Order: sequence, then C-alpha cells, then structure tokens
Amino acid sequence: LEQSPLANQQTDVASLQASIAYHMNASLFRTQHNLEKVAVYQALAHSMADKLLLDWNRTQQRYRKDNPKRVYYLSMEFLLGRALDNAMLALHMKTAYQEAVQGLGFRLEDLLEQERDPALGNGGLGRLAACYMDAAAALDLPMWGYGLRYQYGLFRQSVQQGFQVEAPDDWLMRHHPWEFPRDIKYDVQFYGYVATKMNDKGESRLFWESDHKIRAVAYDVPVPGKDGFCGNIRLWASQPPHHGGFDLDAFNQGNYDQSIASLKDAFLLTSVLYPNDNHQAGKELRLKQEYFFVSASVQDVVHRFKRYRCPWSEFPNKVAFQLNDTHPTLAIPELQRILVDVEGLAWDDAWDIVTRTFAFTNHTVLPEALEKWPIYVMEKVLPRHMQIIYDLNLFFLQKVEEKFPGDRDLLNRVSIIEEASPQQVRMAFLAVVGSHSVNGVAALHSELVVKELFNDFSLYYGKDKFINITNGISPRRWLYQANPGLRDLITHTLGSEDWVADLPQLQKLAPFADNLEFQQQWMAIKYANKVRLTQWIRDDCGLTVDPRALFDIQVKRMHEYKRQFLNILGVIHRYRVLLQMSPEARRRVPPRVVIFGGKAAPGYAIAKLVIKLINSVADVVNNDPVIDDHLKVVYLPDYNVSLAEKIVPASDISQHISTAGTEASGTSNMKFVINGGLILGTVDGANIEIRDEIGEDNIFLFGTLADQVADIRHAQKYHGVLLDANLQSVLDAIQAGVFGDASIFNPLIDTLTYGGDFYLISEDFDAYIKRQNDVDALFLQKAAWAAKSIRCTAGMGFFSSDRSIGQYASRIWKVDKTALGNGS
Ligand code: DL6
Repeated sequence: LEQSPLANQQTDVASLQASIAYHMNASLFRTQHNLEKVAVYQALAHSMADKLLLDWNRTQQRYRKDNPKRVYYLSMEFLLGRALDNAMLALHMKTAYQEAVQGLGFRLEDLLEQERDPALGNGGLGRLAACYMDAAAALDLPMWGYGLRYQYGLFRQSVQQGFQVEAPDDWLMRHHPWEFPRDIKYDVQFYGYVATKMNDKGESRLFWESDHKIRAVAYDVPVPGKDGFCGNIRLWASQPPHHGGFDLDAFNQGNYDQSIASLKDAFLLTSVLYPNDNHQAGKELRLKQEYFFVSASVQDVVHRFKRYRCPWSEFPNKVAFQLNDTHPTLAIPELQRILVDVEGLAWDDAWDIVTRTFAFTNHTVLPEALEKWPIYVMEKVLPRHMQIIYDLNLFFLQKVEEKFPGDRDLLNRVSIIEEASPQQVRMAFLAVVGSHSVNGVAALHSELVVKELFNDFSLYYGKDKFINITNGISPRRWLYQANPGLRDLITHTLGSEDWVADLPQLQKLAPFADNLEFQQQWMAIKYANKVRLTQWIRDDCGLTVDPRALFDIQVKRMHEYKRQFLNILGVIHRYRVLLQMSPEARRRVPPRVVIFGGKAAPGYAIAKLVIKLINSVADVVNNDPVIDDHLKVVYLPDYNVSLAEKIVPASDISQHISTAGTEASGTSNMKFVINGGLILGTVDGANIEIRDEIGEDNIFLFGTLADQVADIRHAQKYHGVLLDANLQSVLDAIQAGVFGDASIFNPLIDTLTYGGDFYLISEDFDAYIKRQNDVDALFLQKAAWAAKSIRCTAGMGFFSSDRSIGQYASRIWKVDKTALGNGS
C-alpha cells in the first residue's frame, strides 16, 4: 500500500495508471504484457480499494476515539451488487479512471462487466440491507452491518428447455478485491450440556460446555460514503478452531476422512446461502448458521464495548442492535447469556440492558415465512439458549397474567413456545419480547403487523412499541449510477447534484412535466436505456425486440403471492385477442415486449412451473408470424443486482401485482418509478404510498383491497371459485396444448381450480386486463405519457433510503448524526 501512488492521495490520470500497473505486479503477480480484461479490472479494483482502505481506517479511528453510540445492523443477507462503479462514483473518481484505462487501451464499461456480483442475499430483504448500509455511509452514521460470508451465494440460474436450472455461485473463485480479511476471531460452540459451576465470587452459575466449536473469522467490506467517510460490513467466515482442522493422529493411522472431519464441518457451516425468499428453510444447518452469525457478532460488540471500561448500564447508550427480520433473533438470548453466565450480571439487570438494546424489523406477514424452530432441535444445538428462552417466556407470561388475569387463551396465543406437535419456538415472538421497538416496512404492512401478527402484543405493550418505517432505496445506486442519462438531465435542470442527498428536491422537476422540449429530452433518455436493454436481450436470449415497443417488466423473485402467473395468463389473453383482430385493428394496439426475470427457490415446484409456462408462451408467441412484432415475451435468466441496474431504467411500465396484503413493501416498485417508469400494481405494500406521493393519476392501480381478501377467500371456500370467463378461455388454451405438453401445467392450473385460488387471480383477472388496456391507450398519447413519467420521478423524494435511515436513527436508535462531527 505504501508504494501504491493512491496512498499519497494522487488522483491524476498518470498516478491512477501507475497504481493499476503496481497492482498488476504486486497484487496479481502478472506482467503488463499479459493484460486481459479481467486482470485489468482486478488491478483497477485494487487501486480503488486502496483509497477506500485509507478512508476506512480514518473513519474507524475517529469512531474509536470519539466512541459514539453505534448501530449494528444484523442481517443474514446483504445483496450488495457490484462495487467498482459504485465506489468510483462515490469518490468522484470515475472520470479520471475512465481516462486512465482508456490510455491503457481499455473501455471502462467493458472492465466493469468483469466484476462478479456478490449475491449474498435472496431478494428485497438483502437488497434493503445494502441500501441501508449505503445510506448510513452517506450520512456519516456510525452503523456497521454484520452478516455471513457465504462461500456460495444465491445459485446461478440458467434456462434449459424452458425450465430453471441451478448451478452453484462460486463468486470467490476469482480473487475478490473488495474485502479486507482481519485477524479477528471468535469461537462459537454448539451442542454440549449445561452444568452448574462456582464463579470467582463463589456464586453458583450455569455454564454451557461443549467440545464442538467453530471459529468465526472476520472479513470487512468497505461501504463508500461521502467526503472521505467509509462504512463497514463485517462478514463472518467459518474455520476449524485449531490446527487448521487437521487431525494428524487420525491421518497417521490412515483414517483420512476422520483427519479432515472438522475441516469439512467448518467449511459446510458458511458454505451456502439458503435460497429461500419469504419461506423458512427449517434445517438444522440453517439454525447453526444463524447462531454462528449472531454469536460472533455479539461477542465482537461486547469486546468493543469493554474496551472503554464503561459500566454495563451504559451498554444501551452505546449500542443499538437492529434485527433484520427474525433470522438474527438468537442474538437476544445470546446477549442475555453472555451478560448473566459470563459477565455475572443479575438476570433482571441483564434483561433490562438487552431490551433497551434490541429493535426488530418485520418484513413479512406470510405464515410460511415466519420462523419457528422445534424445541428438540434447539435443545440439542443450543441447550443453554433453550433454557434462557424458557425462563424469558415464563417471566413474560407472568407479567401478561398480571395485566390480564385469568385469560388462558391469551397466554397460549402470546407464548414464545407454541404448544404444537412438535413444540416450537416462535422466533418473531421472541424478537418482540426482547426488543424495545418493532417496525413494519410500509404503512399498510405495519398496520397488518399490529392487526394480524402482534395484535395481542400491542394490547399488552401499548401501540407505541409498534411503528412504521417505510422502506427506501439508494438514489445513488438506483438513479445516479444506473441511469447516467437521467442523472445528467436532472442535474442540469436543477442546477446542481444536491438532489442526490436531498431527494425531495426532485419535486422541482414537476413544472417541466408539460414542457414539450423537456419531454423530448426525457423520453430520448428512456429510449436510449431501452436500446441498451435490447442489446442485452439480443446477446443473452438471442431475441431481437424493438425498442419503440412498450416495455412491460416484472422482475423479482418468483413467488405465488407476487403473481407472475397472473401476468403470463394476461399475456396469453392478449395473444388470443391479437390473433382475433384484423391486421388494421392490431396495428392500433401498441406493440409490447413483456419481460420477466427472477429466480424460484429450487424446492418451489409451482414457482418453477410458472417459469416454464412463461418460456413456453414465449416460444409460441415469439415465433408466430401473425403476431410479428406486436407481442414479444422475454425471460431474462439469472436476474441479479447488476442486471437490475440495466433493466430498471428501461421500463415503460413495471408490474407489482401481489395479492393485496401480501407484499410487505416492495422496493423495486420505487426503483422503477424514480427512473420515470409507470407502475401497474395492486393496492399493496409501498405501491400505496407511491400513489400518495406521485398522485393517483400517475399510477395504474387495480384489484381487490387488503381488507376484502379474507371475505373473498371465505366465500370461495364455501361456494367454490367461479372462474372469470376470459381466464377460463386462457386456461382452455393451455390445456388444449397450444403451449406444448399441457399435462406439465396441470399442477399450476390446479392452484386456481382445486386449490381455491388462494392468491385471487381469477378475482382480479378482469380488473387487471382492463387496466392493461388503459396502459395501451395512454402509451399512444406520447405527451401525456411523458408528462406522467416526469411526474413519477418528481414525486419520489420520500423514498430515499437516507430518509428511512434518518427515521430509524431518530425514532429507534436515538443516534443523532449531527453530534458525530463533520465526517472529515
Ligand atoms: O423489506 C424488504 C422486503 C420487502 O420489500 C418485501 O416486500 C418483502 O417481501 C421482503 N420480505 C422478506 C421476508 N423474508 N423473510 N423472512 O424477504 O422484505
């Protein structure tokens, strides 16, 4: 680093070239005569990381000296996306690097494409964590993320004969310059037994002992902020505790498997991210991952706190833990265990500290996503924690009983232990009982969290404990970085880049909405983004699509509640209507390209069938000469963050059509709208607040409302599902084999007919089709469409992740960022 020119803060083009050359030799051990794109990318990334490391050290040293209250964002997932472009933009070095690599004979855009996405998350929850880390860094807020360094990220998806095929995501196969390995380690134990022992003061204490230990080692991932500030995500990797995990005695006796058994054990623990979105995995290994992650993180935080020799009562004034859903909830009994068993605090004092330190964000009301762990598994893997949970539950239920005497049903309903067979620990209840604040992620969702999930708890604790903080997205990644054309137009129009840090300034675009010249500039950028996407579609799928067509996009995890099925059924309906039209009538309908992308959990058969149906429909429609360019269907494989950055700026309309009450918030809706894409959506999640901000006229909403869903399901149960007539014709076409072997799709169609249409596809079908017709009609009115597109962006100021993080800081963490100095 000393020799890297960047260490001296020299950022002129010649120094950057020298720094790239230096890393080519010193970090990659290559000569400059052997320059492939991937090597140049890596040398460039190292050069950039040098600068980040300097910022990282300065920022963390300042924290160490000032000792402010710190926030720890505990998340099993961080879906970061690529780092290089983001870092260059944050540090205002992109133009200089562009020139530097051009001078070396490369195009920066080609080098950026060499970077592998670290896919350490499934979808919205992990990407939200990344946007929040980005916001904290931009705000100079002392927040660290803690997570796991999975050896394999979310699987890579390809499509073969229309079916999803999964392959491991070996993202560390190539050298990864964006992490700094640390000499920081903690041992984490599993299994074993609990014994009573005397401590130094002669008091009898419970003690958890086990021979089964795995070592957590830290890798720090820098998060570029502003003005030389750099945040941090600490990811834990698992290693064997001693001797590199090698048992020499076993080896010498010829017991080769045995000799590396603990190595395999340790490797397995953080090897794979469970690929489930909004669905609990329920495997013992997952429980061990969760505990490994929180134990290492809590040990690390306690270690840092003890450095300052403050009394324990100060802990909540120095530490705030935010639980990103229930996956890190074991941090609650873990801190209680450390305070009582290791540090010797009295139970009540410890519990007071714990509950003033933790806060919990709920991200779903779907029952299948709510984590529960069978008690027999918990007792085996974490015997001491199970005891602690029993005690916490007992004391909690005693207090409930005091407040509501004699209500046995209530005790049953709020008990952390579910009296089922087998008995289970309800992790969400443990999170509520152990936290001082519980929040949902959009207004409707937070309402449902109180009404449906934690109603009894809100009666017991009072409503103030349950709040809403609507999600937000990083304007830096999702507009400034992903859409340079629009960024420049906005900056030019508003006169400076101040809008990035103060997103409500976008409102100043509204007066230009009806200005024809501005509309033309605006739509020319949209068109250029569509052209860029068509090139990607051509290269990736071998399909030519016309950028003048209406681009209609649905990209997100494949899930029944998100209703990609409704979308593709709508496409089939459109296809059939187009076929029945005269050529003249057909020409009056704007051509459409319907684009899908998203992964299905490998074990989720129905979601995988929807992928197959989309591809089967694409095969037929895209090759039908009658339809020609009037309709094209695209399934983009391996949807990930960097692909999203290309897709999002190119939408005319995007679909967010979950059954009302099921999508907690959604964040891709925000990304599309901020880029001037209109929305076709249900009255669900953050769609509602987007409507409130951009105006009802600028969004296409349709369908059942959340408070109608229960009654409709109830009626369906007793009277059966009466299928919409158009929908019936669509199903008939599938069953007649229009899209290939019909029998494949029977289980999918059964979800509508025999399955009681749980997600209300039939109920909403007619309203959906009508709204799609409204979209067609508006698309033909170019000026009206452009005006709405501009108003969409103008109204999105509220949805910056900076606003969300500011609300977490003031309402939950009580961290005042202005007290932290100027970030220099
Ligand atoms: O809050 C982030 C994101 C929301 O935008 C999505 O609506 C929601 O589905 C997602 N929730 C989960 C829950 N997973 N678990 N457990 O991913 O959170």
